Amino acid sequence: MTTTTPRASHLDPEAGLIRVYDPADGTHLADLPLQQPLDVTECAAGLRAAQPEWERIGVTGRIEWLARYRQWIVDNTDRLIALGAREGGRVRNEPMLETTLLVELLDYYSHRAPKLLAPRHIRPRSPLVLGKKLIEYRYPHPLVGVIGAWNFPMLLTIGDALPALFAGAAVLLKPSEVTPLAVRELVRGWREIGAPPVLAASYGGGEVGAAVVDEADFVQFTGSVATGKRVLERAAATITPVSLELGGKDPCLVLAGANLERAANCAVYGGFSNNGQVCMGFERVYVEDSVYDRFVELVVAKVAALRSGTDDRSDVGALTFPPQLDTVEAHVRDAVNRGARVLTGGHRLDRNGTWYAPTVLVDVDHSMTLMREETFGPVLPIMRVGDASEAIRLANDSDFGLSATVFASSIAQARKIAAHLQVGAVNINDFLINMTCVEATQGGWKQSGIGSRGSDYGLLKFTRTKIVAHSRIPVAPSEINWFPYTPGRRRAFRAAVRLFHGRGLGRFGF
Ligand code: TXE
Repeated sequence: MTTTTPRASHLDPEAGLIRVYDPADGTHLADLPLQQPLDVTECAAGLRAAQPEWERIGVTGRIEWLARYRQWIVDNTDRLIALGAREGGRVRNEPMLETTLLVELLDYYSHRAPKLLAPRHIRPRSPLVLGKKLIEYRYPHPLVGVIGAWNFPMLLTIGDALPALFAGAAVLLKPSEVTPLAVRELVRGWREIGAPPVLAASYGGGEVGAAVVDEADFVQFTGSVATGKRVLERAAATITPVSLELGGKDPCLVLAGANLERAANCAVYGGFSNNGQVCMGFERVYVEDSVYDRFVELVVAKVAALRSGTDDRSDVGALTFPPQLDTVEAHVRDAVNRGARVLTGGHRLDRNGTWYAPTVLVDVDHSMTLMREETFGPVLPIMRVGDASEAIRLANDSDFGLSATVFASSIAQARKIAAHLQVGAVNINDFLINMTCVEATQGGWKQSGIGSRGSDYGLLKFTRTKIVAHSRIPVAPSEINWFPYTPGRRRAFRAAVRLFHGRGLGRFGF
């Protein structure tokens, strides 16, 4: 291993390699062959060939393989965590959340998949289908493409692959070129347990991602809004369904009467866990006037005490994706130029790697990029508001709508506020509960995405339905509403419909 400065691009087309570095110190970790769209086509063909047998063994057979995979993950957790920490420049607590959630997802879908995938008998109410029997069957989208981001590389690829595998799909992963190592290891684990070859990965950048969109029957994407739009456009060419988890600009609202000590601890955790590189991380805090000064004082003291590093005594790691350092710097500079004040941090750290000091800003407003675009770094802007209505208005003044947190004087008040927030989840007095609960849907409003993961829908979206309908009783040669249309048949049909749709004597034509 050699030590260098982390690079802006991990792709080295001339050498035909993906170069992976530890962003915490620039150590060169590994080179992977940089694949081409043709490699994706070949990989997709192999997966397609294996998928019918995976579907044929049924949900019980698949659950057996996934239980073995669960055991492999449990046995290899420490190694996966170490790898995820190293390639992301992160503290180990963060990849530990990923491996924990992978096992949670395996347990949840092992329990739910048989019920979700079982044929559903539909009881018709309509007079139009009287005497008919309808059964809804679910079939997987044969090949699911999962394109992931670098902030939680295991969860945002394998975490989505798992429900698709339960559903009977084959899965083609495209991990971020920034952090492919832990995913590569997880794919190796699938092979190591001898499971059918229905999980594979292609390694590369945008071109490889685009080829995955072309090959897949369903695309699950996590990443930026700009790339999400490109994926949507590309998928439109073949009407391929997509589920998109895009950026966030999640607000935290702190109102009078809140438990300020907990609110401050939560704001610091929500703003700085995974070094602020969490789609649902706090990117804006709105604090009611009467508690503002005390809250800011608490937060600044706690942020100033955060320890930057990657060892087990550290709180906040490096920035995983080197260009992110420029984004963070540009957002802070723009805010300061427009009148914001930095109360702690506000600069790079003078050491090897991609380090930025945990930062708190005040005197911010919505004219600043920092309050409108995703910063995705260790920066927490705090804004003073007059009352709850202003906090709600500002929280909703965003193109994004992933989640929000509310601290208020009571759960009842917080729930009233939650009802007005334009987001996919509201955590009261807390952070990320919705994401750590695999039974809950996790998805965004507005430009934060389409569709969701988690919950039953997180598996059902990887399936297509087929209704099989037939008569429960011996059939007549014709039906009353078929040809030929005659006045007599029309009257009989009308009378039958009136009988069902009418109320009281109206049912009999009175
Ligand atoms: O994302 P990209 P990046 C935000 C965050 C960050 C910004 C950029 O603000 O600063 O996005 O991160 C693949 N067709 N989030 O550059 O470009 C790419 O190889 C198909 C928020 O990593 O969106 C990678 O695997 N795929 C987010 C994946 O898409 C393409 C988490 C994401 O890359 C492609 C991460 C194409 N044309 C970043 N071009 C969240 N929601 O949490 C690239 N890719």
